[in-house]
Amino acid sequence: MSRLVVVSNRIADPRKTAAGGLAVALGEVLNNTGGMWFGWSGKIVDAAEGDDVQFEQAGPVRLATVHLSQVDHDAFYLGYSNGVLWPVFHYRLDLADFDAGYIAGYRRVNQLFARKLLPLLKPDDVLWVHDYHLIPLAAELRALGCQQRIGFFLHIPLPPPLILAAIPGHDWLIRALFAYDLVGFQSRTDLEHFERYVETEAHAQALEDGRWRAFGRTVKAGAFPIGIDVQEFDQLTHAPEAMEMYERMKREYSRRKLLVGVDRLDYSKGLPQRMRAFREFLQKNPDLRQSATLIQIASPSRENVSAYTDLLHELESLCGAINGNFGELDWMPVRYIHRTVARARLPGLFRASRVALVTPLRDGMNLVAKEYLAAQNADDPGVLILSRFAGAAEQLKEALLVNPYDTENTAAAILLALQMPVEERRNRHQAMMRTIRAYDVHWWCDSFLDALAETDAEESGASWLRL
Ligand code: GDG
Repeated sequence: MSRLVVVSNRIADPRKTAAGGLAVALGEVLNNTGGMWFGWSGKIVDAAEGDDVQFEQAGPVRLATVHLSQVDHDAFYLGYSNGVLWPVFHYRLDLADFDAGYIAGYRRVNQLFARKLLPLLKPDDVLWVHDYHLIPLAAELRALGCQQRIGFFLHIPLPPPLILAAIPGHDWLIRALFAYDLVGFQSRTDLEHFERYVETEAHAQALEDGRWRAFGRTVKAGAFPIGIDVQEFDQLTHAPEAMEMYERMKREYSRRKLLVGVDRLDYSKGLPQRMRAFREFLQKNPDLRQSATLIQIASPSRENVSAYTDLLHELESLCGAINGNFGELDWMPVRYIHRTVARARLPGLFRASRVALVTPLRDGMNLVAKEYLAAQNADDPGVLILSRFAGAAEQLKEALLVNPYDTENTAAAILLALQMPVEERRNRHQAMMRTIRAYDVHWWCDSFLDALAETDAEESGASWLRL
């Protein structure tokens, strides 16, 4: 069995619960193959301190990291990754900052990763690169002579060709994807966007089995919707910390139904729109007012990017206004918490909540939707309100699907969810559990790695034009 080498911007110690299901799942494959996880250490250092690789052993898994200089971090991470790619890939051209200097930093860090990683590789290693920070990594590795099989998975959406084409240098970016043997997307929609782009903009030739030929290379593209580790989440749900949280919430809110939202504080998650929908619900249903409370956890994220500070202020002001206008001495409609909650407690909060509001404006997949379902009591489950613009909506058809831009329609879904009879809640929950069990994170890992193993390395790796 080949050794697996995972590369991502940030790495996690797969042995720690706080790392989350993805790290646990990748950790499992890494464990089985005595693999290596390579990425940024999270540290910013003086250029003079050097860029030596740091090693740490996590059981059989080798963790290898490099530090970044302030200049590189700002251009690569804040600038190009989160100031250009994140907004544009989430269809937010209005928030993109196309500063010409960022792309050089983005390339520099990808080149640094390639230079530092290459000497650590064995000839039959299989590489799995993750996410938008590292799109050109395979091209940089190939330029240094790397022949190994390399797969890439994009965790965020891929926008339609015309939106993608607004990025200066978009052709360079997509051409870089052809240095991989396999490129994976979250949904059919994202895959279709890729196909349309390469056909129209790169004049790629469609071959059999999802393979595309352009720039003297062949790449296979597919949709691999990411899942959660349902079993691990179930264990977490029944562990003391989550049970304690559940009991506490049940006691505290014994007279009311809870609605819950758990998101990173990010403009893609549709938080202000969600608050407006909840306000509309309160306005329209005065008789139900005191019977529902929305708990919104918004964990801090990328606080040094300005679009995030604006969002923080908008959300604070909306929550304050809702509580000010509708609150009573013994009831606050919204509990807004701008902190990260311990992972071990989340399932308890989910289980105690009758409704989950997962209403992103655009989302690659959205794992919170799946975690909420996995934490429910199957006999008396809650209702998932899910944005049709989350990748998860392609799979979770039995959720109450909403358009988050449509305040009235989302408010109506809240009412429907709060009044849904137990029989219907059970049926919907059961159907969705079947899906998230069948397509869990292990399925995702295995199906991606199987597809990567089946690619014809000789055909795709035959030649590589320099970027
Ligand atoms: C990207 C894509 C894609 C959230 N708040 C807290 C907390 N979380 C955990 C959730 C969940 C994870 O973070 C968030 O995952 P999502 O999928 O919802 O969203 P992104 O962070 O944007 O992830 C997304 C994902 O990659 C995987 O491919 O689905 O579309 O954008 O696990 O539970 N965890 C803790 N405290 C919090 O306050 N402990």
